[in-house]
Amino acid sequence: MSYVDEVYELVVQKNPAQPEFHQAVKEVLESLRVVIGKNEKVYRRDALLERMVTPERIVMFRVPWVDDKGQVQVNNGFRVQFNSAIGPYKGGLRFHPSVNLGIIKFLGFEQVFKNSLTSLAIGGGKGGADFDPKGKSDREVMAFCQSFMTELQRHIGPDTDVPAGDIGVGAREIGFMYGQYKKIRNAYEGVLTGKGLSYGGSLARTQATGYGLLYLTEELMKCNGIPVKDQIVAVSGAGNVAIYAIEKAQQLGMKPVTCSDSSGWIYDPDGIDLKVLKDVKEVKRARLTEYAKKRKKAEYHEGKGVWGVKCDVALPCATQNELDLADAKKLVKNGCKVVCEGANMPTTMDATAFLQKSGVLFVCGKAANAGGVATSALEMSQNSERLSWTFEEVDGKLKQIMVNIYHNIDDAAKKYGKKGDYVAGANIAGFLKVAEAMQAQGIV
Ligand code: NDP
Ligand code: 2IT
Repeated sequence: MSYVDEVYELVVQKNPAQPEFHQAVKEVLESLRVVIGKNEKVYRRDALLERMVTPERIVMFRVPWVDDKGQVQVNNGFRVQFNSAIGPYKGGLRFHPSVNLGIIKFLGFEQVFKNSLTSLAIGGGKGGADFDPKGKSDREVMAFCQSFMTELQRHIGPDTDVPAGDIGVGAREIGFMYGQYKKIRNAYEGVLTGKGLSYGGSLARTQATGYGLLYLTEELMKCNGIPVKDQIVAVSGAGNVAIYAIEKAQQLGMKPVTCSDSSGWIYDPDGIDLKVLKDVKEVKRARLTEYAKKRKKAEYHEGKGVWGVKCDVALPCATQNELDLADAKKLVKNGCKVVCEGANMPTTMDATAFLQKSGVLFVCGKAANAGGVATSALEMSQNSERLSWTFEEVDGKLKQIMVNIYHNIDDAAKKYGKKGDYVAGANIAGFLKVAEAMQAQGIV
């Protein structure tokens, strides 16, 4: 059996009941066959892949807090410090009822390769809790965040591990966690990113993941001879990534016509009204039914459905495995030419294979959504020098990073005989840097 197959079997055997983690590992290992095959003896002797798929450290902890009725609630907290070969662990925190160890491990594993692709000095990690911020009062969210940080603070630090936001963790949650860290550690330092501008945050971090997604998409389309202007875009999600993907798409002259949340989805044939969407989601924290009430021509549908809308470009920006084979078939049938992932692993493996086989340009999340973490690393730089850069400076660096990522993954794909396979290109380019650093640092 090949070394790659052996390691995949080991992962399935040693990590039972973690299907998302298996999926993330399988996708990477499949891409790496061409690299590992060239040097299998050395990689096998050094157990390079076994080390790559095993987190350096996992912390799991109890998060007790008191709700508004005086009832004590208990959640499960996680931080997976996956790989620190090229920098301090870096990656978001997710607060969502579906969070479990397997989900955090898949996200941490992907983060290792994504962070490598940014070309910045950040290792990979991820964390979170099975806490649901939806419907909770600000006081309840604060109580949860303080309890979460009371334990997490002993495992993180500006040169050790720097968490940030992800699903369910935005500016409000980062603020509460930062306050608690500062109180316990008595240190004012860049231990979290995505902070508010008044206490060490970076301009353009809020926009970064969505903007970055569009910078890469624009470069991809340009290099493949597809016009950008007036293209119809289907977007899923209505959170941080989706909102700023829609904003940049509009700035580039594209027409985003959909968005969604976990209850339903919107089709707005005149194009999404961003002012209304931001008010509903960022200010009121309400459901998308509120959007439909304000826009006469917009349709609201329960459940999922954005991939059935005719579009040229599809940008999944909600959650893992939200775009399956049936969705991929609809997209292809409707003439969709480009799929770039704003979310982490939103496309199932069979859907990815179908899209690629059908000639759709497909860029996976670890390349396409790397703008968020890249700008987090720029926030770390600003915190270290105790200075703040202008919006234009950060945004300019972000754009350059995304354009570079596109060319790096395109070059890597070509070099290994997989022209146009940007999944292989991303996994190979991300892997090579981390592998080299691990080999150089010995068996640690
Ligand atoms: P938010 O919490 O701001 O928004 C998430 C959006 O996705 C919401 O509209 C939410 O709907 C929807 N959603 C979440 N879970 C589900 C689900 N199980 N089924 C259907 N809809 C769901 O998160 P972000 O925008 O920050 O994150 C979106 C994706 O982007 C995630 O995959 C995240 O890992 C990834 N990502 C985020 C980055 C960042 O900087 N924030 C960086 C790189 C990737 P509802 O409100 O109803 O739950
Ligand atoms: O998935 C991701 O890259 C993020 N949630 C952002 C991580 C970060 O450290 O900014």
